[in-house]
Amino acid sequence: MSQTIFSSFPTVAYAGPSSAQPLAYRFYDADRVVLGKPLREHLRFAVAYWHSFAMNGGDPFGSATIHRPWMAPGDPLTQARAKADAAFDFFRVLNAPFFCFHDADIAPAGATLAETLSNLHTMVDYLENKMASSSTKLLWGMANLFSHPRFMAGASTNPDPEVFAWSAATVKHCMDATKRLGGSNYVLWGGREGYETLLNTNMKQELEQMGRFLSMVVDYKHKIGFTGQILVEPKPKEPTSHQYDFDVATVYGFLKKFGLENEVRVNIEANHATLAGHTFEHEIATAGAFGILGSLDINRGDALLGWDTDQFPNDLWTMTMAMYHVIKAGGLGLGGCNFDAKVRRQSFTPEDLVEAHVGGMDMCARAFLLAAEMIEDGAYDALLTERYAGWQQPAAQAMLTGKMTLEQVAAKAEADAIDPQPRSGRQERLENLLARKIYG
Ligand code: XLS
Ligand code: NI
Ligand code: NI
Repeated sequence: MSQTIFSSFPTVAYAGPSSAQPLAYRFYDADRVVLGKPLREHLRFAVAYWHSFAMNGGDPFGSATIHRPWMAPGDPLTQARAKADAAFDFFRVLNAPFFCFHDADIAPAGATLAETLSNLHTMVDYLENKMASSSTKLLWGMANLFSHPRFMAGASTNPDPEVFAWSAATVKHCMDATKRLGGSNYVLWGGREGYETLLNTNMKQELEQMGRFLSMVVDYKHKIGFTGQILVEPKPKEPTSHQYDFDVATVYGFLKKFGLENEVRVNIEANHATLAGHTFEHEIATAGAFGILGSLDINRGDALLGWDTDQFPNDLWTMTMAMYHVIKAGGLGLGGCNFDAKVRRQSFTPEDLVEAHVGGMDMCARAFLLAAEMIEDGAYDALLTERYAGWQQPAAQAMLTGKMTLEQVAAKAEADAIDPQPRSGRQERLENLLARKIYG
């Protein structure tokens, strides 16, 4: 393979927790078997093509700081191939099991819809070829329906039906591409599926459009025999002031309304959870409760900034809680842990990108190992079992399973002269247990 900016990096290996090497995994021992299968299969790490190879460090206040060779002026398809060469070399450095992409990350837009789609398929051929000699697989594909000005008022929720149709054509081809590359999931993130002001917005109409669009996506999935999951990625705001896929609970309500709750799951992002005023584990536990946990976008926000800063994770407590709820929800299945995270604009060297991912993968692996210990240790589950033990009683079961009406429950409560007593929730005991596990 031709030289890339990552060629000088050896493949990062597991060296154990006491290793002082910056480019070694200290916790991510991919083959280590925990809770019945190797860490690699639990975590299914993915590199995000957009943040790692397309992002140039520009922000609303300053221009690009990251200048990769494939970003220089040149023939767009030649540059897209150079980008793909570098991407696969980067996957080799990390020994990354998966990657994720949007159409716009892998292929240049053309002057027309036809040319844009043809560029996409040209690059899918190229990626298919690269994948043939790589161990890195596709976790998910997606259409970028938010960057181009045509999407400024939304994609499927656009007041202009032609934008809906353009979006449908794009998604159809991105689903074809995802299927062809053996993707495990197809994701929709409604970046501009929301509004900036209700003064110009017919919300009922827009929700109808979004529901119809998602139904068409699900129908097409079955038509082409795509065996992966369809996922929606909730986010409350940014770039719109209100996004319709606000959080997991809102998405579940939306799926129910359109009869899609058994067809579509969620891709939960840590920074989106905090933007919605939730914790990451809250969103995961909510998805677990509704049976719609699909996949994770791993990152973190900055509590002082309050937007989607997409930083690499560094808080072991938060991540351990997240992994604990992943395990409780039955694991990630076809999903995985996608690093929807970017290096800071001062971190413009290739080495920064490698270190960021090595640290992020280690953080998740360490958290997963701790969460597995929490499960195996049993103290948390024991407390939960005890806390809800009353519900195992036949009388309580009768209330829960619909065998009793409101009047019957009332009559029995009065007849029994019940007198419920306060009981400790034992929060501090549990927090102490977890603190000891994490900090020693
Ligand atoms: C943006 C989203 C985006 C999706 C992919 O906030 O997180 O990166 O994951 O479109
Ligand atoms: Ni994301
Ligand atoms: Ni995001």
